[in-house]
Amino acid sequence: MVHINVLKKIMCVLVVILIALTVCLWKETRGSYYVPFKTENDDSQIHRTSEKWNLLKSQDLVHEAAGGMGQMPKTLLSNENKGSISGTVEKSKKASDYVKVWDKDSSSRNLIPRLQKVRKNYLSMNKYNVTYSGKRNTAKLSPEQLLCQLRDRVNVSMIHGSDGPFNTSEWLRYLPEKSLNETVGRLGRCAVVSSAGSLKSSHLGPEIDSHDAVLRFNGAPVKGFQEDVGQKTTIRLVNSQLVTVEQQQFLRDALYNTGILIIWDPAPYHAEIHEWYRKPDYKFFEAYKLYRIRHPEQPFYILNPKMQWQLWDIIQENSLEHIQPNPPSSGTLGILIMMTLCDEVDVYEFLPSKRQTDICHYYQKFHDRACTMGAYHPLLFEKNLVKHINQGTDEDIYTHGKVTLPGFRNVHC
Ligand code: NCC
Repeated sequence: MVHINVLKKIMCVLVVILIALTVCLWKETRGSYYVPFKTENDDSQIHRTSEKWNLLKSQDLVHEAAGGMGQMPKTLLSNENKGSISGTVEKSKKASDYVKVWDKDSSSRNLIPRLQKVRKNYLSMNKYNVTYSGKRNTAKLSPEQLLCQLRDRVNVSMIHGSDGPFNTSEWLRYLPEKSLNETVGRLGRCAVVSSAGSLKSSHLGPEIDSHDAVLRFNGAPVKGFQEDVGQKTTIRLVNSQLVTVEQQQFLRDALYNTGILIIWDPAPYHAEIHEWYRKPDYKFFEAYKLYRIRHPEQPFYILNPKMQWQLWDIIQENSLEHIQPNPPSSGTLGILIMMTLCDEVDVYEFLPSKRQTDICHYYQKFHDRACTMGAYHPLLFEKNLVKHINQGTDEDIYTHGKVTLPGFRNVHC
């Protein structure tokens, strides 16, 4: 009897040790994503975790060199602290600010070899005859200075009747009478929804729909995906390739019949509107006219192509490397459009959240890391810039893939 009691006690002690070990192991595993928050007298804690981070970095590089297609390389992530911490309650509130999210200084060196090669090829191809000779990150701008540059140097405008070749009676019939500003009115909180695969299972739909206006891209659907991406579409920004590729069914698919449409097309770096009009990258003008005939009531604008290179110059100026000499992606163009129209802009899954994935779009099964990191578009550098001007928290990026930017009306220079 005595023996059985001793055995029971030993068993209990063993179970307690086992539970303690499991908890320790669980905490260790979480450590690869979360960095414990810093307390006022605990600098050493952060120091220890960043050493561990460096270790992770080298492991990831090996993984990338092997051409793995798993998660986004952690070398492009950073753990940043937003604001100072004081008081115990605030300390615990801020704990989640130390999560790892997109690093604003991400370098092309950390891309998988295939994407490094693609970037180099685009640099030597220089299809749009970019002759940038300006500075490159010589004086790093503060987020406030960068916002002022974007506000003052990027002229977000739509083609209108007075723009050279469009000054004909025929074109005046096709172009919308009202300006985009008049059509949308003054907007408060706006959402920009990237098409990234990481929107899958995000349940962000209701939050996205709570905005006054929502901008989506290309053929990104809402039907069947409302739970994750919402159902409101105020503006849809499409590229000229989509409109000219027959499979996309631009003229037939009801997806495009909701909200305001804006189309953009890559132009040569120095081209005046006349030159671009004669030789657009994709011959979309006919499809535009046909669409206008079929849907005369739906506002449909053509983005002035000057804007893409004004924005590109700023991205290049604020990057340490030569960026792809191709226009920024629809994503960044859309963000800038909304910053001119709205008081505040929330951008979803442009900077990847904890749901980061190589699945290209939330509405397709196909995998390609280029969709998130860029190949043709200088997407990596676009994301660096957006991270730099983010006014939201790292926790919002990590959990919601959400970046918050001020509308230009609220940027005071
Ligand atoms: O893929 P796409 O973009 O339509 O996505 C819209 C914007 O969302 C952001 N994005 C997307 C996927 C992802 N994993 N991460 C992201 O951050 C990007 O900012 C992107 O701009 C485009 O920019 O217009 C693009 O269009 C597609 C394609 O033309 C259209 O989807 C129409 O079929 C391009 N893909 C190809 O040409 C194969 C893509 O490179 C850029």
